[in-house]
Amino acid sequence: MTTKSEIFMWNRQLETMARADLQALQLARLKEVLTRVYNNVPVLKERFEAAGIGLKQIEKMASVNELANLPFMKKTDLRENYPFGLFASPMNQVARLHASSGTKGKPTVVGYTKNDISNWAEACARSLAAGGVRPGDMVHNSYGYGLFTGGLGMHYGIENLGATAVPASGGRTQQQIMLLQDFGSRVLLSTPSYALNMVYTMAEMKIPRETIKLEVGIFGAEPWTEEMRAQIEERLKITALDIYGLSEVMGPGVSMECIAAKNGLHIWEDMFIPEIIDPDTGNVLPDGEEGELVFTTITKEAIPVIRYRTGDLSRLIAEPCVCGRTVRRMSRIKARLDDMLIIRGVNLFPSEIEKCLLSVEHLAPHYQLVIDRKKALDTLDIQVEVTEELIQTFGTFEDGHVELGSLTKAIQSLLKDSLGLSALVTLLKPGSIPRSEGKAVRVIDKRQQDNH
Ligand code: DLL
Repeated sequence: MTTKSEIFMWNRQLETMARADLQALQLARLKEVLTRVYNNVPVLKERFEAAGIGLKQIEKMASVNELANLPFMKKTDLRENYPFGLFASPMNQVARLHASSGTKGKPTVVGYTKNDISNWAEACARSLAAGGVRPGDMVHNSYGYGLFTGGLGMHYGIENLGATAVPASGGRTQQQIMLLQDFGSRVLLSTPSYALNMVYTMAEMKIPRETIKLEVGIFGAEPWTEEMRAQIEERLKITALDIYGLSEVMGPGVSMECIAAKNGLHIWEDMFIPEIIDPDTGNVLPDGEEGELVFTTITKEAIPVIRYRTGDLSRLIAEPCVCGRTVRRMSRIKARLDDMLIIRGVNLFPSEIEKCLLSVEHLAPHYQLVIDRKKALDTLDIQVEVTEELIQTFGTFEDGHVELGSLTKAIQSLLKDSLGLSALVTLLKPGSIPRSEGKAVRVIDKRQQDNH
């Protein structure tokens, strides 16, 4: 058994602070960041004033809970103030820019001062350490390098920790597998869907698992379920851990699961103050209740965000963790609020469908949800691949095959029983669904495409 004293932490002092000390630090940093924003970002100053908050009120704040008096920020604020309207540092202090592409319109642009980059490298080093990564480890980083925060964010964390970075980025999967074999990387960083792409490619290349030395995978940047974790762990024979973050708040490394508990992601609360709110009323909910995650950054200089609504559903966990860290945890993201599907009156998230599919034997973890509208009725076609083993057992894969027909029916009645959902289910041969090189496209909404 591991004891607390044996658990490696990157910054034990800040990760295990007494609650009262942490809150005092948060309050001091919060006042600093609010003052910075008030003095440097006219759009936000105006909003603070409309809420009755001026420099005097900021100075007088006696508790971090008073954050609840401040207005929220949203993704649209970044779009409307594109590209640099929310920056709180002069551009000659901005060392780097990143952007998240989004599906429509202008991207959201974020900036970092040198201090921001060093704090980010700290958050990512803490996250890697929590995931069991040690100085000297070889870390294969398949998060995309470029405007996306995943690649470069984690890269600086790896170097800061004293591990070796393999900056593979996304794509060229066969070559990545060769590098995994030749360099002997112990740790893989990628989206969960890209990890499955690698598994699939290894099988295609007939590469035995024993030729790679991976032990740990640190996966994030897209929604995934416990069922998906089980699939990845079984197929890749590694421990799979969850890392969370978003560009507007910093990038990867806002929170991370520890390898000791694998239960909830530790939030680096000396940098980010989390809140959970009711998405409809905006009211703050107590720890333990599910709602929308909101973050305030208290160390960021170039583009601090105050009460930023992430659109992600989670809950906060205040109970102490077996690893000894005292910062609060957040539960695995259940879904993005934007991703909610409404299919003929039934509201549900793609993750709920994923859970169902992955509980069925013979189905592979590669699926897509195709939504359309026929005669004013929404239709959902769940397209999912069967496993190679199933095809070998049947010796064929043909429409109308009796066994496939009964598998389809079994999936349909499972969806009906557990989600109340009537959907078309299409079974596909292995390799039919396009493989992800970054964030997987799970939903294809043809209704929206038609409107364009
Ligand atoms: O995806 C940052 C990141 C890179 C996180 C690498 C983890 C690893 P964005 O592109 O701005 O930033 O997308 C942020 O992705 O609001 C969530 O909806 C989703 N997301 C990120 N991590 C997770 C996760 C990066 N572990 C958006 N589980 C967020 C579920 C996640 N969703």
